[in-house]
Amino acid sequence: MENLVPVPVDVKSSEADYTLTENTVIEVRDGEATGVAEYLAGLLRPSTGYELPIIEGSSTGPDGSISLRLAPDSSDIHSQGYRLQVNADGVQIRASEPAGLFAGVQTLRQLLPPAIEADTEQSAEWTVSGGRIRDYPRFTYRGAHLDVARHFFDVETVKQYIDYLAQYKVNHLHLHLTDDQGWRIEIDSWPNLTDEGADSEVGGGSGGYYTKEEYKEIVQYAQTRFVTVIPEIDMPGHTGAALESYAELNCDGEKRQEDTGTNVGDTSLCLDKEVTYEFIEDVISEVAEMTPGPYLHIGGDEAHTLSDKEYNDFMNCAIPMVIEQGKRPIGWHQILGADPPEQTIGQFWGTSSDAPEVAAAAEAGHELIMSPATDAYLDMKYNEDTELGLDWAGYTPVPDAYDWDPAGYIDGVDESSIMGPETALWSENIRTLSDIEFMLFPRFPGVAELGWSPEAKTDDWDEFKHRLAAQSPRWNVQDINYYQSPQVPWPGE
Ligand code: TNX
Repeated sequence: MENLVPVPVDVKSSEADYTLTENTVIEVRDGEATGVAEYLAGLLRPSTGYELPIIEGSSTGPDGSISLRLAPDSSDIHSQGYRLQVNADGVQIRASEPAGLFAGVQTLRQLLPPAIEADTEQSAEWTVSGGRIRDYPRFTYRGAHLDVARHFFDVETVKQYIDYLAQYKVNHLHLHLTDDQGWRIEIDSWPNLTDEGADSEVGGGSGGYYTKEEYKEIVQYAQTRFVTVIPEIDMPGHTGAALESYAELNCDGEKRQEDTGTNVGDTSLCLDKEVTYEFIEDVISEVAEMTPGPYLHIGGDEAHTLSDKEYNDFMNCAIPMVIEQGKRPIGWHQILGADPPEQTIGQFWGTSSDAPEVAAAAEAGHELIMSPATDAYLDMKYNEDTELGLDWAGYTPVPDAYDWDPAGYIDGVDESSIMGPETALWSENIRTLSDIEFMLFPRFPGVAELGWSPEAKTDDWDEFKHRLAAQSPRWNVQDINYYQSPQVPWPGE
């Protein structure tokens, strides 16, 4: 119980371990817990080889069970929190919401031996460390972004990414679906976006896109893991793929050339044309329609060809369209300069704590998602010797990704304005799942802990590094391609 990531709020270890056997059952009382029970069974069955039936239990449950139950009296834990108790008779997880049970299941997973992560039957002693945990998140919002535009990642890869989020209690997936190099989401009213704008990527690969069905499949998969999908349609800049697909969206009326490079900031929709606003309204409404989550991200970064006034006027058209569709708008923090309605969320991606405009927007009531490029941009290289990634915000060695406070980063911003941290993974030179894993591990679990765990327990890298290192036997079983940073005291080879 001392090695958990993210570290729980309260932990009391005991000697009374529990051992899973072929007779163990998973006991639920309310239908609402069944989904989590099925997820847990799916996790435990392959490696244990046990049947682990899910049964609708009595009030006490049979001995030797893992019991998942919604307990409305969990008033001292947050709606996403849980209590977990392990003794010789079994495991009990209690929460007021299914999301809390799911978080408890992720903790239980880490209390089992690493071999539990295997997808084939293992012979192991399936012992769960005894004790009690009370746990809940510091921030309700914990996010991870993935750029599927610079390089396209298929549905299976995105599902694997979602599984990594869930493993470390991150509950929002932000998909950067459109950029200069590719348009990755089917839009019925503008079919060329995917007929013409999706078949390339950085370096000239074949690209790809999600059909509406595939997007829904991602959303549903995420839902079973209590992850909310946030689609991003970047505008008015970063729109090269749209400009390549439709001549009328360009001011000169000519289709833009396919873009396989990595320049940023040199494209914009044509703001003087009415068709531009019809276009974004159609896209926003179709994306909102296929997205059950409450948020829609409209980018707004690096529109370098526009004046501030042009940019602000555009955003003051686009933002109401998002609200009109019943979604809460998010934009990269520049969007706050347009003085949008208060519910608009700014995603901070700056590199300095001195950001008075952002602090003023927070003061005026805007909430912020924190992705400072110096710490949470997991597309930054670890150091000069690691090949993958970029370095415009500097290198981000493993301790740096942990050594910051989401609520304390920007001068003059109160914690109450912070929704939570979000890692970013841009994909200019990230091409495969293995590349993604290399950038994510071991930095991502650190940021995930900053989002979940109490501030007082997350300020000591020298303590954290041992818990982080203790995760690696699991990653080995999961076959994760993590960076073996010399700054982490990995268990002896
Ligand atoms: C800046 S961060 C960008 C992206 C790039 C990224 C590379 C942001 C809002 N825009 O277009 O991919 O840097 O790190």
